[in-house]
Amino acid sequence: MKAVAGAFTVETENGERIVCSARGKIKRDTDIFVGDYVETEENVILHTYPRKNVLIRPYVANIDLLVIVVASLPEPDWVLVEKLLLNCAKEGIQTAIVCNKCDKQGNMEEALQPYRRDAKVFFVSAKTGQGMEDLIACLTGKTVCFAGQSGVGKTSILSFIGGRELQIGEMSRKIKRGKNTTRQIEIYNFVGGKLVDTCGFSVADSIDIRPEDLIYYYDDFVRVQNQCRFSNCKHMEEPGCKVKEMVERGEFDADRYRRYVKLYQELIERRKKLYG
Ligand SMILES: Nc1nc2c(ncn2[C@@H]2O[C@H](COP(=O)(O)OP(=O)(O)OP(=O)(O)O)[C@@H](O)[C@H]2O)c(=O)[nH]1
Ligand SMILES: [Mg+2]
Ligand SMILES: [Zn+2]
Repeated sequence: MKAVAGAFTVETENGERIVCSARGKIKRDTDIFVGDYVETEENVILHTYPRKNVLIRPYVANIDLLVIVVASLPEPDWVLVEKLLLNCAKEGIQTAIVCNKCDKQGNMEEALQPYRRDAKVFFVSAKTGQGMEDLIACLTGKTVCFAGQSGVGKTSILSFIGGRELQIGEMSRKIKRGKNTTRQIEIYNFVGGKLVDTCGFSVADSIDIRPEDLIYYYDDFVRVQNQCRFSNCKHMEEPGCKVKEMVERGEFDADRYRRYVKLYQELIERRKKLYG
């Protein structure tokens, strides 16, 4: 449920929380993810069970749904949103985008439009409770991880949901205490599911995809790629590129294409740094 400097909080089958250490080959923090199923003996983790999926950012395993939270403030980092979507696509994890702070001004509808093809989009306010019914219905029965920039209101949403469905001690304490920035990943129980709070991103983080594979996460681009002049077209600077042609004609979303270009360049840069 939580991992802090070699102290692993484990929930037992009867719902009790115990703090364990790890022994043997799995001693390092990096060997055990929040979300892992483990076997313990006398407060020692003996081994972890095979994972159905794993994310590195945020560092979590075995989730059913990643909820990416955005808000009009802090100003959205759409490249980060794209990266989170890509990593989930790679791991086969379902995604949703939650636009929080809808009680405040700022029209996000248009900016979120292109994402509707990849993820369910919800508009909520953790402050007023607006839109929460639909969101809760989508979360029930799942292990749901919340991710997004720092300050978008991940913990506030979790507190709202937890406090409403079930009084979760740590969360309601947090509400009273006020605006604490989350420092650790932690799993909370609510009726019929689990919610995972994570630390916010403040800088865009890397994705673990080879640059040449990036295109496969853009199925609409892939569909026309056989019409590009070069069979190995990356849809960047190449002449006779069908993807670019369709972007220019407004048949593909230009912002989506720009994010593809930016991510591709970032992945190339990262490869250069890693492998020279
Ligand atoms: N107006 C308004 N403010 C909100 C809403 N939700 C959260 N906030 C405020 O936004 C700030 C950040 O909220 P948090 O829940 O701590 O954000 P977080 O995403 O958990 O941030 P990190 O833990 O740093 O990643 C707090 O001051 C909240 O009161 C909302 O729906 N409306
Ligand atoms: Mg938080
Ligand atoms: Zn092309």
